[in-house]
Amino acid sequence: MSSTKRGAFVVIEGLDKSGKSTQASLLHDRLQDSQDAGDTAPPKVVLLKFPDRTTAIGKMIDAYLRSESDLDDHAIHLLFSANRWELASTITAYLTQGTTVLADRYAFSGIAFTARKGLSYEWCRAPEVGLPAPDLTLFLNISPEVAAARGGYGLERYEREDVQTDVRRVFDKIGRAMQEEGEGKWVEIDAGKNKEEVAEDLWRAVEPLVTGIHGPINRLWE
Ligand code: Z5A
Ligand code: MG
Repeated sequence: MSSTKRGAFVVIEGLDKSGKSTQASLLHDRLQDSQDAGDTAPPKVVLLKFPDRTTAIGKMIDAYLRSESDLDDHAIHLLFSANRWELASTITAYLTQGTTVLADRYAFSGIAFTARKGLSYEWCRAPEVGLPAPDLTLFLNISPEVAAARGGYGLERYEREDVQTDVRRVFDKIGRAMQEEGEGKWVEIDAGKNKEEVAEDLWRAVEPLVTGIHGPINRLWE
């Protein structure tokens, strides 16, 4: 086996208002501080967010989420997936050069939000097959009551209690399947604690990976 290590791919998933973006940013800063200081190239860590609303596809997704456009359920699902595929080679390149990649949401959100509309789990999963697979997925779990206390739901399309309840069910199914299939590690985190405590729990799971990983980059469900 080659002694060269690649970067680790860490995904943060979770329910609405569970603090994914807050924790992704804290984790990014901690990873940067924990490693060599200074302007190193390649970067030690990068943070990606899905949907990435800056790309041409991302702009269509943004308009849909803000209810400025309507799209067939299949079509929007494929756009979310395409939004990941347009970054797949970038993720692979970062990992290969030793950079840790953090993603705020990923394929699992894609499956959960479309399957709850009634499309089959298998159909929802199909376009995600072959994407770079996370080495670790941190699932931020939070009760609807605690999430509601964090300012209530916003104005975007899926920010409704009934949607979030259904999404929670699909996420449970995905978590169980990931554990049974051995598809990368899926760790559930209690996101109802305060920000610092949640950050510590995440760090405990991520720290063993920050020095890099031996072995190839896996592909989701392949
Ligand atoms: N979607 C999809 O359908 N298909 C896909 O493939 C993908 C996504 C990738 C937009 O996503 C929508 O796209 C989303 C899923 C769908 N629809 N919904 N719902 P987004 O990622 O852009 O959504 P968002 O706007 O970032 O919301 P969010 O992710 O649900 O929030 P969050 O990132 O988990 O939480 P946060 O912004 O970090 O924190 C929320 C608030 O709580 C904020 O005021 C924090 O200061 C506070 N907070 C955070 N942590 C704590 C703790 N520990 N204690 C107290 N308060 C806290
Ligand atoms: Mg967020």
